[in-house]
Amino acid sequence: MSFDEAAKVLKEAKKVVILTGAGVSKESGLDTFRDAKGDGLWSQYNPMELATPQAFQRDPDLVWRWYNFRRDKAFETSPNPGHEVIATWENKFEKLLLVTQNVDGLHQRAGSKKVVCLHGNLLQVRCLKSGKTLTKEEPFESVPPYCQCGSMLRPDIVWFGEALPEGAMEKSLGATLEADVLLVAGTSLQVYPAASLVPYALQRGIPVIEVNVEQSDFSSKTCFLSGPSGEVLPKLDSLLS
Ligand code: BV8
Repeated sequence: MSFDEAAKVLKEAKKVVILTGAGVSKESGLDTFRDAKGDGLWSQYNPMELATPQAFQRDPDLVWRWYNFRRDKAFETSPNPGHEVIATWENKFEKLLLVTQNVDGLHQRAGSKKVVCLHGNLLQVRCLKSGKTLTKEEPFESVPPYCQCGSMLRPDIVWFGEALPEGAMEKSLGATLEADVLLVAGTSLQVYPAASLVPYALQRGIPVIEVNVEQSDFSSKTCFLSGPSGEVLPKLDSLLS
C-alpha cells in the first residue's frame, strides 16, 4: 500500500486506533528505548536490565538516577509534529484511541486526551507502601525520593515482568476489534503484550498502517510507510484534508 492508499483507508475510516512507541519521540530529541542509554554515564547500562523490579530491588539509587536522567530529558523536550498531528486527529475521526508504550508524556503535552498509557508515565511516582500515585512534574532535588509516610517512592512505570495497568490491554484490544484501521508509529513491536495489537488486527482483516524508519517483524503484512513519523504523519494528514 502506498501513501495514497493509506490516506484512502484513513479517509474512509470512522474508528481509528493508534499504537505508538519511542520512535515518535525521537524527533523531539529523546533516545528510543533501546538506545535510551544516553551518552556518557548511561552508555555502560542496558535499559532492558535497568527497567526491572530486580534492578530496583538491587540498586534503587542507580535505577532512580537513570529515571531521573530520563525525567529531566523529558522536561527539556517538546512534542514534535508527529505528536501534534495525532492530537488533532481526535477531532478528525468519529472515534480515535491512542495507545502508547511511551512514558515521556509528550502525547499528552501535544493535546491528546484519549490516551491509554500501557507502560506508565515518567511524570508519576508511586508509594512503595501504600501504592498511592503522585504526579511530580518538576525535577527531584535528590533521588531516591520519599513519600510523606516515610516510604520510598518508585517510578510509576511498568517494568519488564510486571503486569500492565488494569484494563489497559482490554480497552486497547476492544477498541482495535471495532476499528476500521490500526495505525502503528515508531515502535519496534518487540515488547508484549503491547505489540500483540498488530497480529490481533491482522487476524481480523483490519488494515494496519505502519510508520517507521526501519522494518519490523510485521512489515511484510502491514502498509509500511518508510520515514520519520514527524514527517510521515503530517504528510498523511495533508492527504486527508
Ligand atoms: C508482562 C517502561 C506479564 C520501562 C517498558 C508475551 C506476552 C506477554 C509478555 C511477554 C511476552 N513475551 C515476552 C514477554 C515479557 C516482556 C517482553 O515483552 N519482553 C520483550 C523484550 C520480549 N513483557 C513484559 O514483561 C510486560 N509485562 O507481560 O507481564 C504479567 C502478567 C501478570 C502478572 C505479572 C506479569 C511489560 C512490558 C513493559 C516493559 N516496560 N517501558 C521504561 O521505559 O523505562 S517497555 C519499553 O519498550 C518502552 O516502553 C518502549 O516504548 C517499549 C517498546 O519499545 P519501542 O517503543 O518500540 O522502542 P524501541 O527502542 O524498541 O524501538 C524504537 C522504534 O522506533 C524502532 O522501530 C525505530 O526504527 C523507530 N524509530 C526511530 N526513529 C524513528 C522511528 N520511527 C519513526 N520515526 C522516527 N523518527
